[in-house]
Amino acid sequence: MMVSLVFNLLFLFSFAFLQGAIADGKHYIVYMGDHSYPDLESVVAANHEMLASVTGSVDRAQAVALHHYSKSFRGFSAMLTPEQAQKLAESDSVISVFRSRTNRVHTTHSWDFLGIDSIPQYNQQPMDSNSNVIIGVIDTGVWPESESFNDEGLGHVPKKFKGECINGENFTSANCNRKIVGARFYLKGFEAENGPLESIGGVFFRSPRDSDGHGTHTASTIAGSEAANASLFGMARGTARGGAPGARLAIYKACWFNLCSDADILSAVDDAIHDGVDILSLSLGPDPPQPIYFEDAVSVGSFHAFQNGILVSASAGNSAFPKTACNVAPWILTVAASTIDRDFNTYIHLGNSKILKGFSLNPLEMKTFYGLIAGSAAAAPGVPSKNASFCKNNTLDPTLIKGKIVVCIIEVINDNRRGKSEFVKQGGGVGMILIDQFAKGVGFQFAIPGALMVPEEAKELQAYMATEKNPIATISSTITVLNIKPAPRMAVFSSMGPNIITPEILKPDITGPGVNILAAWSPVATASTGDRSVDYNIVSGTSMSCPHISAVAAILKSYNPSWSSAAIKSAMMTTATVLDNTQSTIRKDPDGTPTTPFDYGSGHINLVAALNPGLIYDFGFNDVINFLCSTGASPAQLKNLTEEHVYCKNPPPSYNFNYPSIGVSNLNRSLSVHRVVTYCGHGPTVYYASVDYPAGVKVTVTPNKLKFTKAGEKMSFRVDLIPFKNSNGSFVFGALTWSNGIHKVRSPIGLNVLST
Ligand SMILES: *[C@@H]1O[C@H](CO)[C@@H](O)[C@H](O)[C@H]1NC(C)=O
Ligand SMILES: *[C@@H]1O[C@H](CO)[C@@H](O)[C@H](O)[C@H]1NC(C)=O
Ligand SMILES: *[C@@H]1O[C@H](CO)[C@@H](O)[C@H](O)[C@H]1NC(C)=O
Ligand SMILES: *[C@@H]1O[C@H](CO)[C@@H](O)[C@H](O)[C@H]1NC(C)=O
Ligand SMILES: *[C@@H]1O[C@H](CO)[C@@H](O)[C@H](O)[C@H]1NC(C)=O
Ligand SMILES: *[C@@H]1O[C@H](CO)[C@@H](O)[C@H](O)[C@H]1NC(C)=O
Ligand SMILES: CC(=O)N[C@H]1CO[C@H](CO)[C@@H](O)[C@@H]1O
Repeated sequence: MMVSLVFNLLFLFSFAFLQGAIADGKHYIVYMGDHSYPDLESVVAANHEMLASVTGSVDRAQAVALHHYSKSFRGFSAMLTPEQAQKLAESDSVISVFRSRTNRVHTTHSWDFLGIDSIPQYNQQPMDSNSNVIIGVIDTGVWPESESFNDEGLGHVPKKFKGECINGENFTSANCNRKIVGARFYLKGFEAENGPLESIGGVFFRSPRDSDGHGTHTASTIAGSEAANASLFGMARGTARGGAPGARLAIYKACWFNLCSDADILSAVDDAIHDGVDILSLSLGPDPPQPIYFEDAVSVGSFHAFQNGILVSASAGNSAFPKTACNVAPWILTVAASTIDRDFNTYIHLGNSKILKGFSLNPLEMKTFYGLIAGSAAAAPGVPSKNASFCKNNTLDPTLIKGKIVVCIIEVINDNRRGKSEFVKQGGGVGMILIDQFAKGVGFQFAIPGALMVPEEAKELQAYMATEKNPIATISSTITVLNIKPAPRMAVFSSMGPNIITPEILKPDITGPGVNILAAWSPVATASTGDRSVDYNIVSGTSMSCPHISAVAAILKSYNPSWSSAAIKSAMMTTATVLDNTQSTIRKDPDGTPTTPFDYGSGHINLVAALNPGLIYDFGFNDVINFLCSTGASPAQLKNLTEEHVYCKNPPPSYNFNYPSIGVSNLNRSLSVHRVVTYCGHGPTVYYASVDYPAGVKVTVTPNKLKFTKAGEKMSFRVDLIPFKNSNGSFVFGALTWSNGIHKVRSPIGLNVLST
């Protein structure tokens, strides 16, 4: 294609100057919204001209420009000084100028969660044997030879797809097929911000080929073909398949070594929109705090995706604590992570015949019993015993731990657990038991036989070690246990709301399986697998729950091609469940503490119910613009986003944005909230409202009965909120459910009552 050839030449040309440019500049994204230039050349020329106004000449402008965004919106990225960036920001045609930040894939390095799919409930789902739905996956690339990407039985590549399969290192267009219909890669931003790939240390391919495993895992979770007898050394054995095995994948590799530059993400989204994907799946995001929507690549890119009818499903992050949820714009489906009904138990047999339960993914069999020693009793000379108890680098005495199983203690929630096993191994230790009150149930892979153990269970171990002169133990290989109750539980790491940018939009939106998920992997990615090469791997993170939700979105899209992305989102959210498999409200790991919508949003995904939601809360582009107006976006910013003249004249208050959940972040006295529902069933029916009351607030719905005669009908209603008790700075929660006896259409309500 002509256009991309020009693009690549430009890239090579400016790249030669990059080294010099890095010295006196930082990587900025200059974002200008929609544009009416006819082609890439004219955008590039205009960009260079604008840049020349701050660099002094067009030559220098060409030298510092990296990416040009031209397809779905206008902008560029360039190496600039803060002064140059400031000058550009003052220009009328510029909406925002922001530093290209680093995002990270959401199986975090520090946690090293490992995971997969093959969830029993997904094996009963209707098959979409020959779907034309295309899911764009922005991630670390793909391992195309994986059995999960075979294209047997799939029809031609959908005609609407305009993407390409870009050649590169160990990757040619022959690696694409009717499953992987496109593959591109982006590295200018990463290299500008982190230096050449060669300088990072580690395996990589300058191509769409995945050396991290993460992208192969997420892509195969969404749309992997059936692969019989998949497992991680026998663990989780079964037929691995993606949620939408008939759907197609377009791969956009914008992450390297699990880090993704804003500028590269934006290029990938620009291409994906133009290529014609239906859904975008992003298992990545900025570290908290979430930047404002105009200064964040995922928010900006997904805004344009939404404008083009593409649903963006993105992970909420693995930051565990309140206010850490990322990717929280209302046009994004924000996904939290929860467990499935499967555990991986690693039993520890003590010399006194007691058997204790641990958690890990341990394929290694210990043939005999070994001595037990506490890390605290094996401190290296000069190291306090407390420091050694955490089993960190250079704190253990090799002469004391050689040939022993070392019992370590977790220090902080995001400790590098696998690293500890490496340090024990380096010192000659043969096994590790890690006492860990946080990560119960999360399967880690260790360099040597090892397991996590919760403190209560560990009491028995510690008592034995205290009373026995020569305590011994052996660690078994892991056993897969099914039908675990209760499940799902919210994952301990899943990032929580409230939404710190627009708190009236309750976030996250939904939760899906994200703990110990089996899916395809890159065989050269061994950093998280105890240095063992595997084709399928078990990992955890909101990175793993997001592709499950993306897959369900793909199925809904193939069943209802005319549905808007807001309708798909509404269908999933209003049919989600807040109950676990014991019919109690979903609880949170590790201690079974109560949860709120700030953990799971509307609840746990329920695919079958989502196929027939009954009613839909729809919203379109103008509603989003009104929402932005209500939160203070300037008319100038909006005009350049939309090409149309948009004046923020009395926009409806943000709590009236027709979202499938209801949030008011500053409730003073009584307030009425309005919503519109669209009927998507067949024939006449009547829906009745029922309310779970938030503590301290009376809620009435008017009318409380909606009569529909045919599909497509819209009805509006009013929800009056009458607070009688201050909620004292925190949210109180309830729910509104419309039901016709068959369908239940549920919206969580979250209110922060300031005064009564
Ligand atoms: C990549 O290509 C090189 C050169 O052809 C080859 O030596 C190497 O084995 C390939 N690596 C992989 C992982 O296929
Ligand atoms: C499944 O794979 C294992 C090796 O991982 C092999 O031993 C076993 O025979 C296979 N089972 C089937 C049914 O193919
Ligand atoms: C022990 O840990 C403390 C607190 O983390 C640290 O300040 C100190 O430097 C450590 N001492 C040694 C010898 O590692
Ligand atoms: C552990 O410490 C040694 C030096 O004492 C260093 O070479 C090594 O890189 C460290 N390992 C890690 C994983 O930090
Ligand atoms: C409630 O009062 C606060 C403080 O006066 C104000 O900022 C906020 O906008 C009010 N809330 C609503 C929904 O009007
Ligand atoms: C309200 O919050 C403050 C500080 O968070 C706390 O000290 C006080 O006890 C709370 N009052 C009630 C009634 O919960
Ligand atoms: C209000 C505003 O920022 N308007 C700008 C929108 O972008 C065009 C160019 O694309 C400028 O000419 C306007 O000044």
